[in-house]
Amino acid sequence: MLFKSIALVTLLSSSALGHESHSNLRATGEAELENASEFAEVIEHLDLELVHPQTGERELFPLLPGTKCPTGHSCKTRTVNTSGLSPLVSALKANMRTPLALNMEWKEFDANLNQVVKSDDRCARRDAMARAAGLAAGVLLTTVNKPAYAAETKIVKMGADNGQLIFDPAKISICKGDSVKWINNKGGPHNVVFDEDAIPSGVDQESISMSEQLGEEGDSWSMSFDKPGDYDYYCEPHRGAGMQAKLVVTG
Ligand SMILES: [Cu+2]
Repeated sequence: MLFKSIALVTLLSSSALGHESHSNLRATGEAELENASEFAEVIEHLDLELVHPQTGERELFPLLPGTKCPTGHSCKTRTVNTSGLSPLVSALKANMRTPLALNMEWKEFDANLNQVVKSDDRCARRDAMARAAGLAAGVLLTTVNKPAYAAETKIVKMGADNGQLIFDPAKISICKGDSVKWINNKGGPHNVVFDEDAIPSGVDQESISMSEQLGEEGDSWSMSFDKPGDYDYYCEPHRGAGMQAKLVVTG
C-alpha cells in the first residue's frame, strides 16, 4: 500500500512538471518522423489464410509481393520493412519468428548473400556462404568474420587403396588459409616434402615440409597454406617411383 502511494505521487509530480511533458512530446515527434521516413521502404504483402478442414486450425501462407488474394479465399495484410535488404532476406526476416531472428545480423547476412551471388571468386563466394550459414545458425558476427571460420581441410591419401605409390588425389586446389591433411593409407612409410624450386617465392620450404615420415597406417600430418600459388611436393622414400603431387592455393 505504501509503495503504491509513492508510485502514484511520483507519477503525479512528474506530469505536473512542464518541461518533462515538453520533452516527452518532442521524443514522440521524433519517433513519428523516423516512422515516416521508413514508410517509403515498407511494402505490403498478403498472407493467404487457410483453415485446416479437420482440425480447424488457421494457417497463413505468405504470397509473393504484388500477388492478389485468390478469389474465394481470405487474406491478411502484412507489412515488411525492406530497408536496404534484398527481397529474399526481407522475406526471411519477416517469416523467421524465432528469438534468433531478433538478434540476427540481417545487414551482414544480406551482404554475405550478395557476395555469394555477385562475386566471381570461388573462394570469396565459399567464405561468404559459410558466414551467411553461420549467422543463420546463430553464430556471432565476430566469430564468422574470423578468417579461420570458413576455412576447410582437404584430405590427401598417401598410397592408393590398391597399394599404388601415389598421392590420391594427385592434384588439389584449396583457398588460402585452408589446410591439407595427409593420411598414411597404404605402402608407407611416406612423407610430404615440397620442391623448393616449385613453390611460391618467399615461402620457406622447410617450414611447410615434414621432417619425419609416417609409418603407421592412419597416421596423419596437416599443414595450412596462406600464400596463393602452385606448390609441388613429393614423398621422399618413393620419389623415384613417381610419388609426387601438386597443390594449388588460390586467393
Ligand atoms: Cu611414399
